[in-house]
Amino acid sequence: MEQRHITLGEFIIKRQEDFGYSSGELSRLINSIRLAAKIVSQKVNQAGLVDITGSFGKENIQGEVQQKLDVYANDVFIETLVNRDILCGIGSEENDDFISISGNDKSNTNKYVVLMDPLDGSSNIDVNVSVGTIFSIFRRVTPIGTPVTSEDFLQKGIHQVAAGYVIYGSSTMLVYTTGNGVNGFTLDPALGTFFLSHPNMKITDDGSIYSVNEGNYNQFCDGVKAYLEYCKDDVSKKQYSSRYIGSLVADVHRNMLKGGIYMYPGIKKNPSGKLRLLYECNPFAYIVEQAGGKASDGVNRIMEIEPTDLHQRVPFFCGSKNMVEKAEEFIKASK
Ligand code: P6P
Repeated sequence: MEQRHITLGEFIIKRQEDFGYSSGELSRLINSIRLAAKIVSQKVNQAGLVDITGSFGKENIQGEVQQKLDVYANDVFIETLVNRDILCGIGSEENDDFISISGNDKSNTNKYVVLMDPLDGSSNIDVNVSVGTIFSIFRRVTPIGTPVTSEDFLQKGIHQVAAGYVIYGSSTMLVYTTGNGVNGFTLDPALGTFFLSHPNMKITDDGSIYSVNEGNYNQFCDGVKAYLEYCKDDVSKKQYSSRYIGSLVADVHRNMLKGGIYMYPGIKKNPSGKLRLLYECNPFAYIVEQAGGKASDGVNRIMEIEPTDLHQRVPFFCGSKNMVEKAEEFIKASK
C-alpha cells in the first residue's frame, strides 16, 4: 500500500510538540497562511476564466500598477490573518504602511507580526507563468498589549521566527522553515490538502544555473559583469545554463531543487536593485540558509542588514553557497 504522506496540519502539530512553539500561536498562524494559500491558489488557477486578470487600475507604493490578483491576494491574506486573533501587525508590499491589529478586546496580547508579498510576479499572471506568495514572521519587540510600531517590523532577518513561500505553478506548493530545516508541501486540489512532498530540502553547494535579467547587463557594476562572463565560460569550467523566469518565487524555487544562483544586482538608475529586503529578500535568505545555501547583497549577509524602511530595496544574490561566494569574490575584487 502506498505510503501516505503526512499532511501539513499533522506536520505543524508534530513540530509544535518537537520544538515547543509554546502557546500554539505560531502553529495557528501557519495554519491560517495555509488556508489563505488554498483560497488564492483556487483563484489563480481560474485566471483568464474569471475577470481577475489585468490591472486594478491603481499603483502601489512601489509605483507598480497593481494587478487585480495582487489586490485580491492581499485582501485574502489580510482578512484570513486578521480575523483569527493570532497577530498584532501585518506589513505588506501592497500597503503603504503596516497594519496594527487591535485584539477583539482591544488589548491585543498576540506576539507575532507578519511581513508579506501577497502575490509576487503577478505581472506574469496573464501569460500563465508561476507566481507566488512570500512571508516572514517575527516576534514583536515592543510591549505586548500596546499597538505595534515600526520597530516591530524593522528587525534584522536573523530574528525571523519563520519564513516561507507559496508557489502557484504546475502544482501549488507551500515551503517554509521555523529554523529547523526547510520542508515543502504540495496541494492536492481534489482533497484541498497540503501533503509533505519535499522533506528536509537542501540546496547543493554548487550548481550550474544562473538567473539574472541580462537586459540590465550594461547597468551592472564591473564585478557583476565579470561574474557573468565567468558563468558563460564553458572552456575552463563546466557549462552553466541561464534560466530567468522573471518571477522571483519560481526562479528561487527551481534553484532550491536544482542548485543555482538568483541575482537581482543594483543597477545604475537604482543601486539598491528592485527586490525588497523585508518581505522578499529576508524570507528567502532564511529559507535558503536553512537549506544550506547563502544570501547576500553582494558583500553583506542579507539577514544581518539593519532595516530602515518597510519597503527598502537591496541588491540580492541567493542560492548555492559556492556560487554566491564566487559572485561576491568578483564583486569584491572589482571594488
Ligand atoms: P525584472 C516581479 O515583479 C519581481 O518582483 C520578481 O518576482 C522578479 O524576479 C523580478 O521582479 C523581475 O524583475 O526587472 O527582471 O522584470
